[in-house]
Amino acid sequence: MQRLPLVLQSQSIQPALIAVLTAIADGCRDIARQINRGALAGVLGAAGAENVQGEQQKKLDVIANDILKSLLLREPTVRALASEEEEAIVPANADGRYLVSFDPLDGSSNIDINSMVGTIFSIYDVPGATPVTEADFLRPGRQQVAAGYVLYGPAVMLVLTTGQGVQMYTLDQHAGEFLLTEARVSIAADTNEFAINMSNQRFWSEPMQHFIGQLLQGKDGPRNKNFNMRWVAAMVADVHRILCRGGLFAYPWDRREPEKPGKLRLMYEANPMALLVERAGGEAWTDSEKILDLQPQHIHQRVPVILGSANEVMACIDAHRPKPFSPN
Ligand code: AFP
Repeated sequence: MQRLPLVLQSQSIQPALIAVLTAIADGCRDIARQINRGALAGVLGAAGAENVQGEQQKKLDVIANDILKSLLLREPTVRALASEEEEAIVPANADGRYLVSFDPLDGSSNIDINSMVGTIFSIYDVPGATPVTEADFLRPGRQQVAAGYVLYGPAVMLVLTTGQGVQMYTLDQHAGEFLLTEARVSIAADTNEFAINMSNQRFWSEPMQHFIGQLLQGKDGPRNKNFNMRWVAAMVADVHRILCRGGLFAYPWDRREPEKPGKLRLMYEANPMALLVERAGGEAWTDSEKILDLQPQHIHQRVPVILGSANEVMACIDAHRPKPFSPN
């Protein structure tokens, strides 16, 4: 099995980008060690502060952010960072050419129940050598040069796209190396599995309620097949399942907080996952547009997310399209 840097070299990836990806992989290996020791390392529980999203920070949110930040700031090819745990962008090296956005610990409410969590990252090439600003980060997801996540599950896995499909790597805990274990990830177009937080059903738009209602009717409804439901409450784990065996994932618009059009963050959750899903043959939309075509407005922007098996995602999007007027 090939080590991560060797696979990237064989794909003719720029050495500067390999250096950034290696720094992220090293950071995630260190985060995995902290998670793995759990209560023994005293890393569980709340940090006692709120992040920029107004959410309670866990100690591991802060630890994971610090690990990635310090490794990336030392990496000469990194120009600046944006993180879920940092209010503003963090300038790194003036000569660097990459902008890195990340959610250091996605699904962190799972930490205290010893369930799956992950790190999500997105990388852009930055033009010119002027001082970097937030505006440099605000580019459609389609311009990402690499994106991926690390899943801290029974095995630690890195899932990555650099432009040549999607690859999965598994951490060899003894050697401390990510080894290639799946060279070409592909999402089946059809599925009978969906992931959504059903407890929010009454807050969704009417088309979303109607669409999911039809899935719930199974063989007795217009879809004429039974659907199964899964919800890990960590996007990394739910998307990983979809990359492995297909499915539909949705965190749709809901009307609980009108100023928040969705829960998930565009820059370091939706965009990197959308790139992975599209490169594996799936679809990734809000309820009306492809996520990768959105023009970001700010680094902590939230969006509705519907992604996964192509035919099921498009059935959901079709349910949202305005219907032609019929007099009857
Ligand atoms: P946390 O990191 O705050 O636990 O949020 C995780 C997450 O952003 C995403 O990973 C999940 O899909 C989603 O929230 C779960 O949200 P609900 O708790 O509302 O189901």
